[in-house]
Amino acid sequence: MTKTPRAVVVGPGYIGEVHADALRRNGVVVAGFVGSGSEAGRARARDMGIPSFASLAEALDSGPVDCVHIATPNHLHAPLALEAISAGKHVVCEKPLAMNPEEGRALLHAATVAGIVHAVNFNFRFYTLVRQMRALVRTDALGPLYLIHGGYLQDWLLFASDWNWRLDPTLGGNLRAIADIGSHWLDLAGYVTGQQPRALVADLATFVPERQRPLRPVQTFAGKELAPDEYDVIRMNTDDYASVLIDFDHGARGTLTVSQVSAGRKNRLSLEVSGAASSAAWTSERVEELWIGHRNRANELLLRDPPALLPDARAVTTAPGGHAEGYIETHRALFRAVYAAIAAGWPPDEPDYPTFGDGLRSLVLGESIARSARERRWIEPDLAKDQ
Ligand code: SOE
Repeated sequence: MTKTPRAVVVGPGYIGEVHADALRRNGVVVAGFVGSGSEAGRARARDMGIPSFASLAEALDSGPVDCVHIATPNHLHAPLALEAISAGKHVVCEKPLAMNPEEGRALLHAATVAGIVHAVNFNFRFYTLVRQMRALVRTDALGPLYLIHGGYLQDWLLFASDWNWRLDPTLGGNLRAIADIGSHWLDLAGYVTGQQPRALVADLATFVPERQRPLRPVQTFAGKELAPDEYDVIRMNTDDYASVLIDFDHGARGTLTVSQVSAGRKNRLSLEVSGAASSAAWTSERVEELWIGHRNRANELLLRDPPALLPDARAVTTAPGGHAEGYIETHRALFRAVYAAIAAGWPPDEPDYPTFGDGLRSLVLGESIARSARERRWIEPDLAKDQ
């Protein structure tokens, strides 16, 4: 590794900026932004004082780089990750890891053979109170789990005039809400509870049958604020919505509902578990609170405060109680874990960050969900094959 770690971020859009900002706050030098050549991308790089490059190859040639962060539309994840791996770089990739499980498998294989550190940005794992919930499950404070349920609801694609590259299957893939936000929930549910779906049955729907694709590009979430003046009308066939009934492998049952068309829900991942002793619930719209439910005594609402936390949660928290901690800090904490592995030179035996293996698992689950909805029947996802 270089003396001070150095990264390149590919994709100077909304999430690319989040990566660059979190890296810098962790003391990593962002040696370049690789953009699509758009003026908006170059302007963002200029505003952040980061050199911009037209291609990954050009950025890698410009000086030493330890790690490549991929924050592009989904169809570019696999080719860029393979390019970075063959240049011997460590890789942090946005979710979904790839367009389908086959691509994901090829990436995991290439990364493993090359011995590089590989990560997928399932940042929800790094919310402090998510860690607290996980610690409650792991210490058996809730008892054996009966129910694991929740969802991920957003409203930024509610109107036919809302547009984003994720709506184009050639850029985003054949699954949309499930790949974009369902992937976070599935990863998180498994991480918090230690249980994975062994069977599932799903229903997908496309409620907005046609959308207005503006003639100029629109950044993620920005479409909500713009009514396009010039557009093409595009027929939609990817999922605005999905509900999945899940049978988990250690006895729990549950449901997942995802939607990008639920008015008022800005970015609401919710996860609730009901155990034989107590329950716990958390949502990304109130990240500083963890609800803990009891049968024969008063329920609790835990406000994040370091002294009130179990050790695993305390390990990731940074701000004192009452000083809101959130989304940006999750990226810092994830990258901190990844760059500790990079400093060591190779992936740890038990990574404390989400890896390409985790990214692949969520692709396999997504494919099972799509198949179940298509065939209108229960499916057993073949997770064992990729363990
Ligand atoms: C857009 O739906 C999006 O930015 C996702 O791609 C992110 O992963 C999620 O954190 C918020 O919403």
